[in-house]
Amino acid sequence: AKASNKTNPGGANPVEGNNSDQPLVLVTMGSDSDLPVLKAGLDILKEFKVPYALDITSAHRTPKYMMKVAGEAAKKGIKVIIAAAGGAAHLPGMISSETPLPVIGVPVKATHLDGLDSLLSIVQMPRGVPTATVGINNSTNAALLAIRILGSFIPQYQEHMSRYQLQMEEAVIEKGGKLRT
Ligand code: RP5
Repeated sequence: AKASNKTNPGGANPVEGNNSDQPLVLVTMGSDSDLPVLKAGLDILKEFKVPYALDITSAHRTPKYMMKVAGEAAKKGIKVIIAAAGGAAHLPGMISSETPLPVIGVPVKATHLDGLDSLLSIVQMPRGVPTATVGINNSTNAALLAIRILGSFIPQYQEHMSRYQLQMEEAVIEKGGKLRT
């Protein structure tokens, strides 16, 4: 269903949306300094034509706004949330505590601890509040996982994912072939 960008669950502070469709994925981050890390994932969402919304929701600087966005996301039609944060990276887990949607955390390398701090902050959630965690700075995998989740009930995304996997396989076989000859 078509809807305007006013449906952006980011509300007051959207950074960018990729088109005017109802967003299915909310990509949010603790700071605009995380945006460069998210670029690869956003490119994947664009490649798969997934409508998404972008926002900044800091667990520490804007906790009330973060909880509002998390609490409203499902009602606004969002199906998956990707949340990126660095350092004491509480954003994905806190969002997960306030929504029934699947949340994928992207640990951002943002401090002298090289992202290990972010990774451990995100991955060690208490029982009952699951938060999927990808590798440090790996927004590509966060986007691909979000698309796989969408693909479980939207056939076009599952079909596109199968093509993507096939292309990846062919590319590796081809590279190996060049080494073998
Ligand atoms: C976290 O602190 C953000 O997610 C970011 O990775 C890190 C640094 O933020 P800035 O000080 O650059 O705004 O909250």
